[in-house]
Amino acid sequence: MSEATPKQIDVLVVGAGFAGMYMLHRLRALGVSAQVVEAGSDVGGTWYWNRYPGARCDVPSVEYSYSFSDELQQDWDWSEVMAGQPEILEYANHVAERFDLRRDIKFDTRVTSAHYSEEQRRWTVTTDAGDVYDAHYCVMATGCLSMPNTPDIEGASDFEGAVYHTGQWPHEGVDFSEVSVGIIGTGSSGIQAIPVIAEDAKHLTVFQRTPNYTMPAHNRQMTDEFRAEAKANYATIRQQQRDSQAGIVGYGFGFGGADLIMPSDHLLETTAEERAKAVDEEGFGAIRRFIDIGLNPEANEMACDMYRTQLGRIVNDDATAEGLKPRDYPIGCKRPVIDTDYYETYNRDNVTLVDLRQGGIERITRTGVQTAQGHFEFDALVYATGFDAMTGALLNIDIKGRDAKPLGDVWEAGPRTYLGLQVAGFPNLFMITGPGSPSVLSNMIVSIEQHVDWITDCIAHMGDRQLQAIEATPEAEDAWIHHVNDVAKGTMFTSPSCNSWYLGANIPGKPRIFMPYVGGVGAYRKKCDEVVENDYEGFELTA
Ligand code: NA7
Repeated sequence: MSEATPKQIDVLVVGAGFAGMYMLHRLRALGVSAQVVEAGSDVGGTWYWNRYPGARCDVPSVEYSYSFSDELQQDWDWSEVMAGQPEILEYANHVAERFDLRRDIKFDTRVTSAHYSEEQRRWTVTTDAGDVYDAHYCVMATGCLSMPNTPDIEGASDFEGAVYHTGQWPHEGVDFSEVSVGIIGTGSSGIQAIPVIAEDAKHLTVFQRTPNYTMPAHNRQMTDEFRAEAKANYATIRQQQRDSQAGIVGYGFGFGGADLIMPSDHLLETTAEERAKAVDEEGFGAIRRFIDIGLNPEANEMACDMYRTQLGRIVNDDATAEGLKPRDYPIGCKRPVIDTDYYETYNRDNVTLVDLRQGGIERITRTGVQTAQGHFEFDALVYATGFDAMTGALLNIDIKGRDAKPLGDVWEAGPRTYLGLQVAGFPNLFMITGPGSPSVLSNMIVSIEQHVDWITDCIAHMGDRQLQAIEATPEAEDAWIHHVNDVAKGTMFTSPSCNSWYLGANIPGKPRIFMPYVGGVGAYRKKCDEVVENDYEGFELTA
């Protein structure tokens, strides 16, 4: 494999999702040579792989879209407030064609290793197709949720029916009519897929380990008037997004401005009657108004109570409603989920909930799942069991920095980065939306564009000054990690009762570290800009 003659390149980019595509576009404009390597057969990343029924973005499409080209945002028409997977993939394809990206992307090829040479100050990157690249810079656009997690359940290989993972769905789709289906997992993917599969399948059995808090999405068709208004306001919307906490200002929902979704009331100041009235009048929406839910555990528990009350009103069967009620962990600790008719689905005759808190999965059998509550049979099994988030895709590549030190060793106790952009000991290697940056706590496209712009400017700066290597200093990295931990402390995200993939808690043996940066995309962008203004403070630049 390493017999191949290395291809000399300025920048090697791993991944052709929204990050890799925009990275390529910017690098070309900079006039450097760039090659993208992508495991899938086409562009789109997350939206290429996650084709399960009901897959949909939970950020409004007006905001979950590239801002770098005004012509693009003026030309593209979204059909729904929150577009479904097929439409987002169509958008990715449109971008690839419009900017002629595919000619520099090698598809169906997985990067297997990336090794740094201190002497050359370059990276040698190899792929499973036998290619070898000799690159000055290596950019990991590998995605935060791209390594599917299939739990190691005893007997899994005994199952005789068809098996699917939401994150690796067959491109031709699956016909579940006349099929009884079992699904494991009730995160975003499960909650989006369950209502749609239930409509199709003969019977659906849902295996739920932890019930989630999920809010109605209120998705709808976008009107011509709203589309025109959004397009006319794009300059303002984009600026507000960049300055905001999460890269979302709510404009895309049709609210017309940031302030309308900002909670301001205090739940601790309400009476029981007022809370009951709020649920009567606003349903789940009542919870959105209160700011102290995210700050105070007592207020949070009050909100959870309101939530359970509303849930109990939707689900007809009392035992099923009880089974669906989240307890023992705060609202807002896991990734917020929004849904369309999720709880209503449990009122269907062909849907059964198995609340694994009443007795867990013992093993998978030839015909179904054996739990401590009994055996459940079905024809097809769907894993909606998520991803090895944030670090999984990076650690899946054999990355070795200075002195052949493996990234896996450096990150043994959890990911260490400076700004989520670089790792000390790994010069000229950049991550897009790496751990320690807002990433998954934000609208990914806003964070992707910010990182791509920062990296492009950095590479331009290096070229202008004829510098060879850039590397985060260990001191800057330590200080940043300290800050990332500091701002996460005391939030619901790091509550001891919280077991989220933000903390790596979904992967057995993964260190429990809160990985994304809670400080907000606005403040984070300012910090990154200041670093540049202060001559790349915290980085060592070598001639
Ligand atoms: P998530 O949010 O990680 O959800 C995975 C689900 O699978 C969750 O309910 C897990 O329960 C469940 N799970 C995982 N392993 C098991 C085993 N062994 N037994 C039973 N249940 C299990 O992944 P998603 O794909 O839904 O969403 C990921 C993100 O993609 C989402 O947040 C959006 O950002 C897009 P648990 O809660 O761990 O008890």
